[in-house]
This record gives sequence, C-alpha cells and structure tokens, in this order.
Amino acid sequence: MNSTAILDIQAIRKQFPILHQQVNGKPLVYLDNAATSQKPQSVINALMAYYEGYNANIHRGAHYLAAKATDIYEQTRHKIAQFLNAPSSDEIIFTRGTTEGINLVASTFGRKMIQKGDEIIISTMEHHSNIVPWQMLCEEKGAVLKVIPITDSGELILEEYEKLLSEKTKLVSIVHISNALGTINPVKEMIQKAHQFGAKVFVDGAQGAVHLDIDVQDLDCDFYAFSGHKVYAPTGIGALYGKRAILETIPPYHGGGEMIKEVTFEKTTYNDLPFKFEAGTPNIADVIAFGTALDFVADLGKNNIATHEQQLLEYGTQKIQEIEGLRIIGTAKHKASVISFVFEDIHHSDVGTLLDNQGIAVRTGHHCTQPLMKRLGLSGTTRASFAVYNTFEEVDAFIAGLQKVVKMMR
Ligand code: 7TS
Repeated sequence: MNSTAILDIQAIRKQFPILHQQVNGKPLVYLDNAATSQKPQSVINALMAYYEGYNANIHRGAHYLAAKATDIYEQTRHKIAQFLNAPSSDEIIFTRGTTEGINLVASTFGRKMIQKGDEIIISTMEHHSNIVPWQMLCEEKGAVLKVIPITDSGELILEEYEKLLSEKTKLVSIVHISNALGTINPVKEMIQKAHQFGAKVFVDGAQGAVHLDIDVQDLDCDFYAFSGHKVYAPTGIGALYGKRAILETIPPYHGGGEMIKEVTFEKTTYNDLPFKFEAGTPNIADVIAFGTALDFVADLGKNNIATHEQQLLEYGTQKIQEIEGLRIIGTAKHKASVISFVFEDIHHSDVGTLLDNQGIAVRTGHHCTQPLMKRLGLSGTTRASFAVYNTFEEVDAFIAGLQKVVKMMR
C-alpha cells in the first residue's frame, strides 16, 4: 500500500532528525505518538533562535529583545486561538500541559463553584489526570464523583450518562479521544445534554487536539485543554481554553508577578485575562516553539494529517487481526489512530521489550488508565499509535515484528 497522495510523507520524515537512527541495530519505528510526538527541525530551530537571538523576559522589559520576545510569544496565543477557533486569544491560558489545565480548573472553578453534595461526572475511560484532580476536589468539598460506564468495545453508554445528569451536576469532565482505546467520544452532544442541567463541561483534549479539527465555539465546551508535546511542540507547554464569562468570575490559580494589577499589603487586584492565570515568568522558549509546531500542522493541513493517520489505522487494524491469539482492545465505531491490543498468552511488557529489540517503540502497561483497565479485566495492553510521519512500511515492520514475538514466545 502506498502513502496517501495528499502528503509527501518521505519529505515530512526528512524534517524529523530523530527518526533517522538505528535502535538495537534496526531502523527506528516510532509508534509511541500518543505518549509524545517527535519534533520537526523547525521547532528545534525556533528554540535555538530564541536563545541565540532574543532571549529576554516578556511583558515588562523596555528594550528591543524584550519587545521582540513578547511579540512572538503572544503570536502563539493567537495561533492557539485559531487552532481551537476560540473567539478571543484572551481566553487562551498557557499551562505546562493538559494535566495542569485540569488542575487549574479544579482549583479555581472548583474552589469557587463546587459545594457539598454537588456532583461531578467523568467517565470510565479517563486518564488519571482527569480523575485524580476531581477526586481531590470532591474530597475537599464533600462533593460526589459519578462515572459514566462503557461498553466492552470501549464506547460510552450515553443512556447511562443521561441518567447521571441532574440539577446536582455542576461539572462534566470528559476525554475527547481516549489515549488507551482511541475512542472518539461524541462530546458535542454530551455538552448539549450537560448544559440543559446548567452544568459546565471540561474537555480533555490531550489526544483530541492532535487528531481532530477543534472548534470550541461549535462544541460549546466551557473549557478545553491540550498539551503541546503531542502536537509536535516541546514538552512542558500546553494551553487551556475557557469561556471568558467563566474565567472572569473564577479566582486566580497561582499568586505572584504578572497576574496582578495592583498590590498593597492590604489588598491585591488581579490582572485582566489571560494574565490573571499566568503568574511568574512563563516558559517563553517553549511557547514560541509551540507556535512553530502549530504552523507545521497548519501548513500540512489538519485534515490531511488525519486522513493519513486514519489510513494507517485501517491498514494496521486489518493486518494485526491476522495474528492469531491477538485481541484489539477498543473497537469503537469512531476511532483515532491508536491500536491497543493483548495476546491470550504473552504478557504486554514482554511484547514491548521484544519489539524494542527490533527497533520498534510502542507503549505497554495501563496507560495511566487503571480504572479502565480494571473495567476491561486487563492489567495492561500494548499500544501502537500513529503520527503524520509514520508510513505503511513501518506498519508492515510492526506487524512483522509482532509475528517474530509470537514465534519466540510460543
Ligand atoms: N489526558 C489524556 C487523554 C492523555 O492521553 C494524557 C497523556 C493526558 C491527559 C496528560 O497529558 P500531559 O501532557 O499533561 O501528561 N497521555 C499519555 C499517554 O497516553 N502516554 O503517555 C502520556
């Protein structure tokens, strides 16, 4: 099978220096993209250009370098607003990643809006980062965490979701795409249902923002969080979108410089959005390179990337099913480019090690979704996840690698 005609995958691969190496004497086949994506040369160059050419603190310096750094830093905020189709870049807050976005909302919105007896709804397929902050909040406030069940194929049971919704529901926090199963959840419909009860909705977009065109206005979500490092940007940087009306009424997250208008020992007034939520010197270099990563995605076209990834998913799914004793975990109708699987008789960590011996990088284990694994009766899975630079030949190498594993272990 050939690569999609829309994108020149070989030309794209050339932009990723890390891909061109041998691991354990074999060409690297990197299929751990749901954990983190690799970085194109343009992103690496953006980091270098900042440190070599205009490193300065932002929003405060009265000099050329500070003005330039501030300018380019703020351009990324505009790019993120466009990436999510947010009404304004004032509604984009820089975070360290999805995890911090969730914790920010739990400690600001949660602190102000959640009271004893209130209910927060999440689902069985959440990443730990979309479970634990809400659990901590519920414990502190005496609120109750409710969990939407799933089917054996890894889809949310929407009738059960509707039964959980009530006047007590103050927040629904739901993953857009499951990292462990690949399931794409019908978040737009779920948001509408939650809003009928006056509940706010947080969408964990760690995987969603990578594979789907996101329009927060069309979704009508109240919050949307994602991580830069999964969309070809550096680690340690992410973004949170929040509706202006909510962000304006909730308290700040961290106290410190930048987030204030005026400080006296008696009282402090807070800065305007989005700076109210951004205390201290931020991760300037990585924000700037985040902007470059979003340019990389925009230049290729998100839909083109998604089409290629879907083709890899279909091809891989079809091929992997030919392996005896292997079961795919997560067979939802709407799926992103993740194939999670188990063998009847081979432990997932052995599969990972034996693939690594052949230069093939996958993730094994519970994928930070222990309650999901428990629901499915598994201790973990092996997971292959695809990005734009993966090829059909790499899928073939992965399948051949698995066949070797089977031969060695049986
Ligand atoms: N939510 C989902 C759905 C995720 O996939 C992840 C990371 C997170 C939240 C947390 O994102 P972070 O950038 O703040 O860490 N998922 C994975 C994964 O599947 N393998 O490694 C990290």
